[in-house]
Amino acid sequence: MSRYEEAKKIYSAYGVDTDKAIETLKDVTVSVHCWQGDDVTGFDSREALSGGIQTTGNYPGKARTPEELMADIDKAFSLMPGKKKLNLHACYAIFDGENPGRDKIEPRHFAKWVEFAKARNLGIDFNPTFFSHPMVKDNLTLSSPDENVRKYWIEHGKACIKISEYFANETGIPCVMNIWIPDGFKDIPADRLGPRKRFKESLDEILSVDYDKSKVYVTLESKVFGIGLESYTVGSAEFCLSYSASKGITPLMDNGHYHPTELVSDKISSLLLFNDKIALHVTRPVRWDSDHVILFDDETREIAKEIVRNNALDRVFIATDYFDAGINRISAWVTGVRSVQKALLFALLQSKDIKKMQDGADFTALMVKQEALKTAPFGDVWNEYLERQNLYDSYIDEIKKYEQEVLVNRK
Ligand code: RNT
Ligand code: ZN
Repeated sequence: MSRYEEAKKIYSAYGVDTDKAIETLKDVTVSVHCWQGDDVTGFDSREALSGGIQTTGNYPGKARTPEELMADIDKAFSLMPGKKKLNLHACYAIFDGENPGRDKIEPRHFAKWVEFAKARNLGIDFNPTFFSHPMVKDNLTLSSPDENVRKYWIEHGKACIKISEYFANETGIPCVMNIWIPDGFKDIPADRLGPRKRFKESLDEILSVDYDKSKVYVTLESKVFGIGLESYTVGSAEFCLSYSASKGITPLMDNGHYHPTELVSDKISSLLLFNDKIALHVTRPVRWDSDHVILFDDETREIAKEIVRNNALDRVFIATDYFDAGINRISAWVTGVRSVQKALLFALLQSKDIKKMQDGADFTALMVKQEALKTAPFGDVWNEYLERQNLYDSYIDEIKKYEQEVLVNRK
């Protein structure tokens, strides 16, 4: 008997069908962020990264051009199992001539990305870029007291909705457009209401654009604090959840954006009760919103369990969001996306009876069973999932080869 057949037998004793789990996972889409490839730099302003987020490390081989980034995405995607979507930021616009400014970008500035996605049967998700730009004034964008600044970024948001619609039309796959602004203050503000009121009004203006809601899902991402913006964040959790609920858009939770003892895994069920769709940025915060590479760790598994056991695989937009410049960037991409998939597979391999144990208040049996499932032969099922897609658990040789042949030549 092969290792997989053996594992299948062991899992079936728990009432778990491993073949079904593998089949289900194959069709789950993970939206892969393009910005791991170049440390969130992009191609438009090429300003230093701002907005209270930070990429640390200086590993050689960062993509410098659209061609390099596309080649790296191809390499990374070739080592990732499952269904992928490409998640772009507005700063990755490709200009053929002059840069019109973020307030005036158009679908045509993303035509090369559409061509890339279509050739690979990928959908595209999108993000307006409200950071790393001279029009960010005093760390504020949509909440700025300066009307010109606000207007500029409102126009950017509107332009991005049009671009999102273009992506959906071209690829035939709906586009998730996520709004995250870095706006905040380093020190104790004199007015907390004003910026939030202006943010609300700016969002209202952006959303006043006519767009097809079956093609573009606008999401809003909250945050607790940023580097240099420790005392106040305009787009707090309460603001973003309330705003999303009031406007019928989709809330997005990034698991690096809460206090360290708060867990997104515990928040998912509440949001599912009140929203048709919810969105996630999966990351790994180490002591702060550090955006380390996602690993197959407890919280990633717990997030996956909440999606799977609440039958919400088709209601949760799962996207990755991290940026590590301290290791090979392609490997960072692959490890993170594989970790999300591993966590989903692990969740799909949980026994359904444990819920009954909770309802019957048999917490003793519940603990024993949950612990037993942790050491069931998960690795053999994971390897089978990979092998069915002609992939293997070890991919480091491929990464090293690409590093030697391609990345080291980028001086
Ligand atoms: C920042 C947010 C946001 C960004 C990306 C680049 O804290 O997580 O999602 O990481 O837009
Ligand atoms: Zn995020």
